[in-house]
Amino acid sequence: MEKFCEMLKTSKFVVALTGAGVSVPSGIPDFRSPNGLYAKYGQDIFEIDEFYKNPDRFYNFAKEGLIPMLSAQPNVVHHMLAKLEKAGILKGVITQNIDGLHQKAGSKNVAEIHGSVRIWNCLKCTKRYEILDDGQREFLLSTNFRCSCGGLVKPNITFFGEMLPVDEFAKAQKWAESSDLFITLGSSLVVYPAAQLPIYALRNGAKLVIVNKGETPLDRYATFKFDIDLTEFSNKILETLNTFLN
Ligand code: CNA
Repeated sequence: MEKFCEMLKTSKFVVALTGAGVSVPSGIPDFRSPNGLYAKYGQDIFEIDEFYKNPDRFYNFAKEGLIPMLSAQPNVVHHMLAKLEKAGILKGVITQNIDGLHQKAGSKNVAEIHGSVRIWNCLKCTKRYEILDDGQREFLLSTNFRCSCGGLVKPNITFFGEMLPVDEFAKAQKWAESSDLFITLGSSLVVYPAAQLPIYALRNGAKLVIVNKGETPLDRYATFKFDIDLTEFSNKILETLNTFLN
């Protein structure tokens, strides 16, 4: 941990890639753990073909699995990353998460490569709904996610089988390629093209550090692998860098 903190202080361009595990301590389940969303709703809940075939199945999931994300609060992992950015140590956070918790914690440079659950669009008339707005959220819940024109409304998140938001991914790729230290936190690193980002970083000579409970396919390329709880990890970072961060 001390060596890693030294590395943080001496690196010139540090970038973090976060996954669902980072939001588990905020009460949002991940996909692949035994208590994750897949175990409860099935592997295909985020498949785009399945959404078009059976939108109400997705909407039933959304009421229980997506809408509550909006009231979740950032945890020590989000706060630790925001503090590193404020101290000038971290250039930016690339996130696969759709819950907006990095921004809530105060992170400014965030690339949301899988979109955000805050915005929903009508697939017929393209009307935009801000779901954090109480009136708009209540309207969509009352119509079971049908627009005022009758069209289906879809969250602005990337389903499996869809293109990623081009601008956000281009920004993330640029950060990865510019980094000299690339840290992944709470991601199983099996979802592509997100899992390609650490590889771009490695190819450009960056060091890779992985923080995740459980194995990832990139563990053997990592300078350090911390197989520990992210809350414990973040508390240790804050403790070790205490004077540096305040
Ligand atoms: P994943 O495949 O579910 O992997 C999460 C990883 O985090 C697993 O390997 C867990 O073991 C690990 N983990 C969970 N809790 C902790 C903890 N407390 N400490 C350390 N490690 C932990 O998730 P990925 O992000 O890799 O998969 C990518 C998908 C998941 C993306 O498309 C996300 O959009 C999607 N997702 C996002 C959210 C969210 O926005 N919060 C929630 C669920 C899924």
